Amino acid sequence: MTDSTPHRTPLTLLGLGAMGTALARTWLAAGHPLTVWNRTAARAEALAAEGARIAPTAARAVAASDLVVLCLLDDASVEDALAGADLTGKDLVNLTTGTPAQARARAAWAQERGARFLDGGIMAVPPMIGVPESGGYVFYSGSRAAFDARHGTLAVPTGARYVGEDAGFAALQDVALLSAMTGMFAGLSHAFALVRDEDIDLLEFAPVLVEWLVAMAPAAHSTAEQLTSGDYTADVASNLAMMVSGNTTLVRTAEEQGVSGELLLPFMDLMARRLRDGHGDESATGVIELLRR
Ligand code: FVH
Repeated sequence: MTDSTPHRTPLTLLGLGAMGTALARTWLAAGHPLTVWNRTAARAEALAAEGARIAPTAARAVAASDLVVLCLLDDASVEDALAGADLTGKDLVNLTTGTPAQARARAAWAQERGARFLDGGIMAVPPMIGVPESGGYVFYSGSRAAFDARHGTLAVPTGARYVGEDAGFAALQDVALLSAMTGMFAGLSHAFALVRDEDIDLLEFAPVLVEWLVAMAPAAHSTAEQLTSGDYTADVASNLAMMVSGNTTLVRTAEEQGVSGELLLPFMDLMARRLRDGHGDESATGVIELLRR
């Protein structure tokens, strides 16, 4: 199970949805012999014309290569697709989005069947695949030996970042980033809701908003430093007492503009709780303490 000729290593890909098809095209373009399978066979036809070998069943596709990549809808579809496949001696790389617990269970499952296992969290959308300057990449976790052996091939479609032997770590970091993104989308939505009905050019407002979010993003560094040191009062630029007071203005402005505060209020309620607990001199980092269940 080695990858001594990374640009020509044969591989199998199960799943030709939007992401699977984008991945397949980059491996084909780089000259990798590629066997593909998709539950709905018609989706494989275009790739056959580009040089992919079409396997009639998932089990036959798995048998065709030592390196087997999956990019399916969810963990249940991975279970369905691999039922009956012989995984002995395979390097199984699962790029299907799932939870850390699903990744760990799948790693144990693969190991019991004689395969090395890597889980992957794709930090890209299909148009970013095969475009190095897009900044896309995949978090990988699980077998270090498999990652080292297969890195050359795995890095063809987009960047490859290994984050640990614990198979759940790729999914965990993937979901952490997506969760932060969700919060950012909530903030964007609220900001546009505030200004959209005014005589403000939204196309001019957008870059101002981006500039502000980029300026605020390094808060991630100070949050990490404070969590690591355990001192949430160190180097505080804006303390919690001031921010909670400022939140009153944010809420009142939403009311004046006829905008619901429901995207902001859950976080503001936590900030107020932490303040009531006597932590007004902290940054907002202390709110994280209230999230533990
Ligand atoms: N597309 C994106 O923007 C995101 C970017 C970040 C990572 N995600 C994850 O990637 C996985 C695949 O996503 P996708 O975009 O390729 O998804 P679809 O286009 O919906 O294709 C789904 C494929 O899964 C096959 N499939 C579904 N159920 C089963 C099943 N029970 N057994 C076997 N295969 C199954 C489906 O087959 P078919 O419908 O064509 O027959 C597609 O091949 C995903 O985890 C994202 O979260 C993408």
